[in-house]
Formats: sequence, C-alpha cells, structure tokens
Amino acid sequence: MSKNALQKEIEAMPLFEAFKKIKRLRFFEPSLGVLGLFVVTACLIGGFFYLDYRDFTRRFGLSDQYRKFNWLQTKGSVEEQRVEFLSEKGGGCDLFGGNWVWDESYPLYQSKDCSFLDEGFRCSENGRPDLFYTKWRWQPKDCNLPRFNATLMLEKLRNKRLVFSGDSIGRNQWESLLCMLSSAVENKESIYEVNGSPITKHKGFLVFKFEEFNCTVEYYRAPFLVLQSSPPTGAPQNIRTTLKLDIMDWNSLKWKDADVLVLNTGHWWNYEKTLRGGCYFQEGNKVKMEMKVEDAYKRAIETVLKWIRDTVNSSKTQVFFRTNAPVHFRGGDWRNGGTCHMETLPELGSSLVPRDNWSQFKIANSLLSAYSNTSEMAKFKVLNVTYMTAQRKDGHSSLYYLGPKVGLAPLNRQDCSHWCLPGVPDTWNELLYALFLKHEAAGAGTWNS
Ligand SMILES: *[C@@H]1O[C@H](CO)[C@@H](O)[C@H](O)[C@H]1NC(C)=O
Ligand SMILES: *[C@@H]1O[C@H](CO)[C@@H](O)[C@H](O)[C@H]1NC(C)=O
Ligand SMILES: *[C@@H]1O[C@H](CO)[C@@H](O)[C@H](O)[C@H]1NC(C)=O
Ligand SMILES: *[C@@H]1O[C@H](CO)[C@@H](O)[C@H](O)[C@H]1NC(C)=O
Ligand SMILES: *[C@@H]1O[C@H](CO)[C@@H](O)[C@H](O)[C@H]1NC(C)=O
Ligand SMILES: CC(=O)N[C@H]1CO[C@H](CO)[C@@H](O)[C@@H]1O
Repeated sequence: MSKNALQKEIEAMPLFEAFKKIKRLRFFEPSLGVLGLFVVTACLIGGFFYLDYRDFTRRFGLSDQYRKFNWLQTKGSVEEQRVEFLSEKGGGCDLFGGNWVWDESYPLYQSKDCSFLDEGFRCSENGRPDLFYTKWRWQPKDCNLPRFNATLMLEKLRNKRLVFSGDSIGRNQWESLLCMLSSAVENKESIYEVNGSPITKHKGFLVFKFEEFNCTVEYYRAPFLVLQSSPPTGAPQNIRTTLKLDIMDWNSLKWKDADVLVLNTGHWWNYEKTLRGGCYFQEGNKVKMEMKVEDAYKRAIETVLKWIRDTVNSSKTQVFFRTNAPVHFRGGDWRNGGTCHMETLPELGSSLVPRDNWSQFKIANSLLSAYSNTSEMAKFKVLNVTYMTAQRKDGHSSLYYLGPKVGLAPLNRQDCSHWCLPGVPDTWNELLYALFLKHEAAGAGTWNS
C-alpha cells in the first residue's frame, strides 16, 4: 500500500475530516479553535461511551443479568456451588466449556508496562478507543479457574524451560505470557533475551530469561511445525520449497527437552501460503504434486503427534497442543477488505466458528480427540481454545497494529487474525496456568488430573 493510498484512506474518514476542519479554524481564531476542538472531542468521547454502553445493556440484558445474579446470591449462588479446578474434586472439569463474563478486575496488566510486546499487539497505544475487550474473564461451566498468580507460576517454573512453537498466533500467546509473568518482577532488567536479540520483527527464535528464577520462556517460529526446506534435486523448477510432512522442524531438537511445551499450527495451512508460492508437499523422497492442503495438514499433525509419542519424555515434558484460533473477517479476508474494527463486544450467546476454515478445524479436532483418547498418547493435553475464542470477534488488532507513529491502518487492510494485548491470549494462558498447576500438584510425570 503506497503512502498516497493510505492518505486517501484516512481522508475518507469523516472523523479525520472533522479534525482537519477544526485545525483550519484554529489557524484563524486560536481560542475559538481550541474551544471547538475541546467540545467536539468531549462529544465524540461521550458519544462512544454512551453508544457502547447502550448497545451493551440492550444486547445482553445486563440489567436482567444483575437481577438474576442478586437472586442467585440470596438463594446460594451457582458460583458457590462450582468446585475449584485445583481442588481434588475439580479434576474432571472441562475448562473449555463455559462463558465469557464481565470482570472489572481485568486486564491482568497494561501494555505500556510491558516491554515484551510487538507494536502490532499494542492496540490501545495504537489508538483503539474502546477497552471493553480487555474486561472479559473466562468462566468454565462446572468449575472455577484459579486466579492467575505470576509469582506462583514463576516459582513453579524455577530452573525450567517453557517453550512455545508455532505461528505468529503462538507468538501472540507467548508475548502475552511474558507480560503476565513480568508483572510480578520488580526489576525488569532481570528479564532479558539470552542472545540480546530485540523482540520486534524477529524471526527464528527468542529465549527470554527470568534471572531470579533461572527459567526461560521461549518462542520458536515454526508455522508448520514440520520441516520446510529445499526440494529434492531434479524437482521441477516451479517447486521452490517443500514441506516434509513426515519430518519435524529442525528446531524440534530444542523443543523436546522443554519442561512445558505449547504447540500450535493452522493459519499457514492454506493455498496462499503454500502451493501458490511454490511450496509443495513431500513425503519420503517424493514430492506429491497433487496433494491437497487439507490432506497435507492432516499428515503434518499426525507427524507432530507421533513425535510427541516417540520422542518427548513425558516424565519431564508437559506438552500442550493449542487448537486454532478463528479469524473474524467480516465480508472478506485480509486482502479484500474484510473487517472487524466495529466489533466491541463478544458474541456471548453462541460460539460461531466461522465457516471459512471449518474443514480445517474438523481435521485437527478429530485427530486430536482420537489421539488424546488413547492411553499411549495421554502424553499431551489439548488447549481447546477454538470454541471460546470464536466468540471473541471483538479482540482483534483490526486497524490498530501499525504503531502510534504511523496511526490507523487503512480500512481495507485490517488484521482480524492477531489479538490485541492485553486480551484474548491472556485467557489461553490462564488455562495453561491452571493445567500446569494441576499437573505440578499431581506430581510430575502424571497426567491423572
Ligand atoms: C501468589 O503466590 C505467592 C507465592 O506462592 C504468594 O506468596 C502470594 O500470596 C500469592 N498472591 C496472591 C494474591 O494470592
Ligand atoms: C538453571 O536452569 C537450568 C535448566 O534450565 C539448569 O540446567 C541449571 O542447572 C540451573 N542453574 C542453577 C544455578 O540452578
Ligand atoms: C525422562 O525424564 C525423567 C525425569 O526428568 C528422567 O528421570 C528419565 O531418565 C528420562 N527418561 C529418558 C528415557 O530419558
Ligand atoms: C473442543 O471443545 C469442543 C466444544 O466443547 C468439542 O466439541 C471438541 O470435541 C473439543 N476438541 C478436543 C480436541 O478436545
Ligand atoms: C474418547 O473416550 C470417551 C470415553 O472414554 C468416549 O466416550 C469418546 O467417544 C472417545 N472419543 C473418541 C474420539 O474416540
Ligand atoms: C481465511 C482462510 O484462511 N481461508 C482458507 C480456508 O481454507 C481453504 C481451503 O483450505 C482456503 O482456500 C482458504 O483460503
């Protein structure tokens, strides 16, 4: 997108027009201009809040909910009946079925207090005006999650390695956890990348050390988890690279000895990011020219699951496979003007996983359920965030990913796949925290929770 086109886009916005007019006014008549700016700003801000609030109460019958809540309080509330997940009785609870509930005590941190965030996730600092998206807590239906305690988690991670491997949504979650954990560390200088690499736009891997606790929280970029490399010699010219569906990414050598490992893959398994760019699929020595993306995706997940079974020492390593986080482009996708910038509230009633990549969700889901069921594979846990996350169309970076200096992104170039921080990935980490503590309490090596 050229600068001119961007400029045009911005000029198309009435809000900017208004500000420009005010600026001109100010040029001629300073005091009147300042007053005008003040009044208009006040009206705009007031308007945002008024509209949001009305929308909010109307759509979700908040007043009704409060009444219900009061009634429940006097009759012995549902909250009280729920067991604590970490208690002995909480063991069988499904953490992934539940609701988003409004909670004034959120978010868990502020982005301005956390230096471990890509600019692209700092939505509020980049001009996102609403904050509702930071205020939702996940409430499982049958039990209560423990409140996140960064100190406790760091103590449990002492002398350990926690590794995230996957695509940029995995990076999103990793940065969220860095912020959540660092909120408990007074001396921020004591948290650093071991090779001195900067966090922004860095490819490859990053290893952050929490010195006081001698633990590292690491991220490896591996959008496919399996190996992407040169094609075999003699392959046709249009093949630039191949994905070896039966071989893990080379970095997996570094993942397998982690104490906690969180894997994800999904967003890159589409035509655009593979075949279109000359990246074909390979099994053994053979390039499978005809293989469809979905079949390749299935093969790759199988390879990952077999690697967990055969290579990872489950007495040492807790493995989590995070399911895909749905995207929320309304009326298109990232190339052709799909939007999500008007979404300020979750879809509380239902969990609509978008049709788009439904087949992909189904593939991962059926494989993961089948494998996680068999006793020999009870070596990993599914972080089953797809359904809960599908409700959070309000949580994306949308127009607010370019940094405070550049300003808003053009309306037709929105990011409705990554997530603002603080925000939705914090919740994935609260679930990770709960499962991690449960496992620690049970004694390492057992998944009998
Ligand atoms: C968090 O955990 C630490 C270490 O176990 C403990 O001392 C502290 O009281 C906990 N904080 C809260 C708010 O529970
Ligand atoms: C720090 O943790 C690593 C494992 O990540 C361990 O090998 C090492 O011995 C620990 N160092 C100290 C001083 O405990
Ligand atoms: C697996 O990890 C445990 C705990 O760290 C260790 O005692 C055991 O020797 C490891 N097993 C193998 C085969 O490496
Ligand atoms: C994830 O949760 C959904 C909804 O509760 C369920 O239908 C699905 O089978 C679960 N998937 C896995 C892999 O556990
Ligand atoms: C997993 O096991 C449960 C009970 O053990 C069974 O009800 C369920 O159908 C199984 N799921 C799959 C996908 O095999
Ligand atoms: C939005 C998105 O990623 N859509 C993809 C879903 O999967 C199909 C088939 O794999 C692709 O063609 C779409 O591009």
